[in-house]
Amino acid sequence: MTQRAMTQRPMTQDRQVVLALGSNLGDRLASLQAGVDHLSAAPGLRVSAVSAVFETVPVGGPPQPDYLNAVLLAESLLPALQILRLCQDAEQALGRVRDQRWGPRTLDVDLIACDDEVSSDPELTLPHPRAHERAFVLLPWLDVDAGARLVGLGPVADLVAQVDQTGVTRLTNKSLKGPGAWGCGGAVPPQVRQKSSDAGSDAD
Ligand code: A4P
Ligand code: MG
Repeated sequence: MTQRAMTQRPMTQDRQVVLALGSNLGDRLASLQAGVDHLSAAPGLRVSAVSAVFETVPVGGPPQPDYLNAVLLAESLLPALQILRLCQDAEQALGRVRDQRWGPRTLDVDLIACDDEVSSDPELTLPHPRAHERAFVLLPWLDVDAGARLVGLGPVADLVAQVDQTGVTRLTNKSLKGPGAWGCGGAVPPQVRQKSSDAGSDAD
């Protein structure tokens, strides 16, 4: 079976999807929230948890502003490639312009993992090939799932211990709202970490 065929095979059981969001242009918090909202409304994707917001120094690319990063967990029956398309739709909805690799962006949504699926297809590499070395992905992921594991590489907690965590700060004055009732005073799923009752804004 080819890698592409693997990513397109029909799924019969929900899989856990890990998405990493980043923004370093404009109102970064509003862009992350719009990304969460867009993905929460996407057919076939059930967002189940949203991490705290982290402010992070840019890794790679040209000189550019600091990022806000977060990780979102979801369940889905969709093939991974279709989930990537939903991520790209969310980026497009936020007016993402791709003119420079690792350049500044209103919203970047990367597919970090889709259960234990492994793919070396350049269009969709799973798990994300650089996730294991990036504190701006690992720390929010650990925040939202203390028992997280990266296929082939082990517990995220162990990976975190091996990466440089300088320049990655967990914010207490900014947070993201989950879908539907979470942000409207309804029951908050236990795995959702709302760090502050004041969601704040990026102007803080
Ligand atoms: N692609 C392949 N696999 C995947 C995957 N698992 N998830 C392909 C998402 N995309 C995947 O992506 C380029 C191509 O990767 C796409 O065509 C897709 O089919 P892109 O989003 O257009 O461009 P990019 O994000 O600039 O490139 P890339 O290589 O995904 O960048 P990274 O590795 O995601 O890094 N520093 C901080 N502090 N915070 C950040 O969020 N982000 C980056 C981007 C760099 N530095 C950062 C941050
Ligand atoms: Mg990307």
